[in-house]
Amino acid sequence: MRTTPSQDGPRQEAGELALQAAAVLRKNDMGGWTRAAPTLYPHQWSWDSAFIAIGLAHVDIRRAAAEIRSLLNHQWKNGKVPHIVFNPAAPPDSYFPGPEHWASAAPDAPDASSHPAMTSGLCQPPVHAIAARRILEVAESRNEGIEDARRFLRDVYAKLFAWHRYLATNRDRENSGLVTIFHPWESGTDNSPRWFEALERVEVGEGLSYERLDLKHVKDPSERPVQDTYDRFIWLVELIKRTGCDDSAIYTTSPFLVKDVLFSAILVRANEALLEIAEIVEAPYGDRDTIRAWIQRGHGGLDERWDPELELCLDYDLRAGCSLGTRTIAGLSPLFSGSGPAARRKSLLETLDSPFFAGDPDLRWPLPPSTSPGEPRFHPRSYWRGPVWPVLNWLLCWSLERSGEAERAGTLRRASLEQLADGRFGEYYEPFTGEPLGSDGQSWTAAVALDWLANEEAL
Ligand code: 2M8
Repeated sequence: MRTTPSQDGPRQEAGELALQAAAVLRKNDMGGWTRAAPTLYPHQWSWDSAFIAIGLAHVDIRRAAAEIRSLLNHQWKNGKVPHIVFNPAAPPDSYFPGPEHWASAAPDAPDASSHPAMTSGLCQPPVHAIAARRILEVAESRNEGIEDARRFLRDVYAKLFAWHRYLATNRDRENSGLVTIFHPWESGTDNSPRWFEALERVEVGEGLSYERLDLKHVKDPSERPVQDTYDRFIWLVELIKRTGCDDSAIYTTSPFLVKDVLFSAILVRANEALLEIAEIVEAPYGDRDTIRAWIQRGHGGLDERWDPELELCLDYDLRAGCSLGTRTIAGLSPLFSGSGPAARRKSLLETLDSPFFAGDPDLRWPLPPSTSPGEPRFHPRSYWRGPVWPVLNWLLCWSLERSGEAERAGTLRRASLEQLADGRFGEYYEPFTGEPLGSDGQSWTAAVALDWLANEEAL
């Protein structure tokens, strides 16, 4: 990170904020990988790691690469990148469901015989190729570590390709271009009202007994999922474990099977990044054709999910055979993926700026809440039910830039940096008061701040 001249107030503050963000990543650095948060999340989370690598690139290219390499070391034989890699040194009751809970559930895991388990059996949105590509971009812009970044891309390309192939096949048996998730945790937007109706249809069976640990780490329990939702989360884990995490068996038996539009939109962008990587590493032409086909299919699938009444893109419940019509940030997925006709994207930008999202006049900053304040299940403090998530805004900014909306992206970035200016790097933010909620010192929040700050300096 470049230092800023002391006579220049705002730049000085930006330099200070970058130092604070880098300090958060240092504090959460466990030696080659980064825990998601100091106490609430003591392990390595999949999509958190990708964002973390983007931030780390501004500090140390090799360390950024190591973040992704260490996650990919735990990739499953079928290509799946697990949603959590457990930290063997984390205290036994620091996180539930932890490694003991997942033990013996994963014959496909690279370390299947390990007790306790090294990974969870779920996955999360595939930001990794985006992060890998960004590492080289940052190296080039800083003129530092370019050869390290290129070597890293050569080393991880095949793993990233296998990961995307897993999503395009095991998670899309319908060839729809849309990814099927087996658990709300796979969406990353776990507690979102997007999943409410589909979860309602999940009947919790007998004998569920467990102790929640998440509530010990937050001041206010209303910031976390309600008990009824949590029971369903744990019950679904139980059902997935009973199949041995076998995707075909889950497809046949699970009561929760949903086409997730935001996950799918991220995959479209990740495939674009993977295609760029394939060109850089001179991957076989056949691979590149395959990736192009995935991109096309992804756009097509998202187009199909357009709902002309709500004017949003909607998730689809495969079990119930219906759309899930809640107004959340996922509805803006075509803005994340760059899909659909220009007129539709224009109307989505208007929706983004409308009182349904970032244009609500009571918001502390003009940033989109995770769930629209107009939704009956909106909750400004409960995670994914309303608070603002800086990482989603990072993805949105980055995607808007790629779609030629640089000015719109700049506005979002500056408002986001104001949100993060107090240096607490909250997990999420109350949309009306701006209060940081969940965990302080959340790694991915610090990471996206670093990337945004570098972008501001470059202007
Ligand atoms: C939250 O999810 C975990 C389960 O994966 C939890 O609530 O215990 C989500 O915000 C998820 O998107 C994120 O990756 C994880 C760690 O930051 O926390």
